[in-house]
Amino acid sequence: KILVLGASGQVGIDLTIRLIEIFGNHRVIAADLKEPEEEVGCKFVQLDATDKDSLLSLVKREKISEVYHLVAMLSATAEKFPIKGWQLNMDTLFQVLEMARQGLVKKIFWPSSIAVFGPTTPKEHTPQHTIVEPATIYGISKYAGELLCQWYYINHKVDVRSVRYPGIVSWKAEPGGGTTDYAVEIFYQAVKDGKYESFLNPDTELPMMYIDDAINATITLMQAPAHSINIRTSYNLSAISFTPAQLARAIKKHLPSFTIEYKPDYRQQIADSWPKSIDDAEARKDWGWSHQFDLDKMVSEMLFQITKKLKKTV
Ligand code: VAH
Repeated sequence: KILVLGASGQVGIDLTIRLIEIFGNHRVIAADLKEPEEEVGCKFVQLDATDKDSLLSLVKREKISEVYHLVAMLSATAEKFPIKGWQLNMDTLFQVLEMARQGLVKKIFWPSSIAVFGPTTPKEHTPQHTIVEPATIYGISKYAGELLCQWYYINHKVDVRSVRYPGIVSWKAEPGGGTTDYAVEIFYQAVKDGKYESFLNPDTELPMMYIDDAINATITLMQAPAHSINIRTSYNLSAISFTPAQLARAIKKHLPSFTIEYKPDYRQQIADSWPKSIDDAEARKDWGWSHQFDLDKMVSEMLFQITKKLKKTV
């Protein structure tokens, strides 16, 4: 069976739904602190991922063979709660890797992030192998996690696979505490109020991706033959890059009266430390990755889905 840890989160909810489509709902167990916003259609277990004993007994009881570990405190929140952020991101990863070392779990997916790159990293088409000096607690924990995954692979043959997600845009679950969350909030505000106050400056270009591409990449990587995986820290992954101003312009094509204002806050410094675009040639070469959603396709899908979602709630 497959366990999705953090199944109620921004990536977790879409991943759970896709895994059920592929393997059937009897093969997938969703676990998180709180129930998901949308019905996922498989067994849900309320779990604090930092509770080692509960996690271990769940894995044994349900005969879990694969774990998708999506639990994390994201960049903006972790800057405010560094110790909790480190513990949540690292201790849970250690536990899952240890269960694999002991032969309980056969395969692990764990996402890293373009947040591992810092101000000294080349900002355009950031290569797979380059200067990695993260400037945030979240980035530090993600890079340490990548090196931990590589250590368990080299020393204990643990089959753990990882991609460095860019900012992800989705609608099924509200993201929490990310610096790229502006690119999700803007759609809710555009549909509800016709205006948005951006916490990032208009020209802040960041690597981004629509959720369907992120899920496709995750499944493709997990289904690739082990011998094709040449990166056991984490693969660069990329789709599109855009600025808040470019995103606002794309939204205005659908909602001409939409207006945006800019009031950068502490998250501007985080965004300024990250690359503008990513070179993901290794992922495309090793396991055939390619993205489907460009900016316009993402914007029309998000506006359609959120308009439908908000109509249901009125
Ligand atoms: C964040 N959404 O903003 C995450 C992601 C690259 C950004 O890691 O923290």
